[in-house]
Amino acid sequence: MQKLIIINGPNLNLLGKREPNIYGSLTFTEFFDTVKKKYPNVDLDYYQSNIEGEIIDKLHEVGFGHDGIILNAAAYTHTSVGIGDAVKAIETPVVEVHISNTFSREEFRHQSYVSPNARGVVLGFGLQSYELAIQSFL
Ligand code: CA2
Repeated sequence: MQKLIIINGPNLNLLGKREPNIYGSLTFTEFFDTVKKKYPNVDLDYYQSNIEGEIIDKLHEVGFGHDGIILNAAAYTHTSVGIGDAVKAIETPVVEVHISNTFSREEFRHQSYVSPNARGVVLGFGLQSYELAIQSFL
């Protein structure tokens, strides 16, 4: 059984509760429950943190044992050399995900410290971006 984990960065705990025009009206937990049921043959974990160092610690923890990491580092995508370095340092492949199309938004969202060391990037498909990333590992 494939062991995958979704790691979400800052403010993604507010999904479904704020800015539904950009990020949709489903909470991540609701979405995650649906996806888990849809892929019973995938051992799927979920972790969210608003703290950069905690995300780096989680990447270290899962980055040598899991089969795949689906990472939405949220705003840290555009700022964090530390998360970028962690993605480079670990063995488990990382697929970078974004709910919104970051390239159709402000210029500062066009930069990613994750992309250079990601296996691939899925963005702009709403929460379905996560599902497409899961499928890329199957
Ligand atoms: O589109 C994405 O998935 C982003 O990673 C989301 C980040 C943003 O900074 C990136 O540029 C693109 C922001 C996540 C904030 O999530 C919220 C959810 C609900 C309400 C408010 C914020």
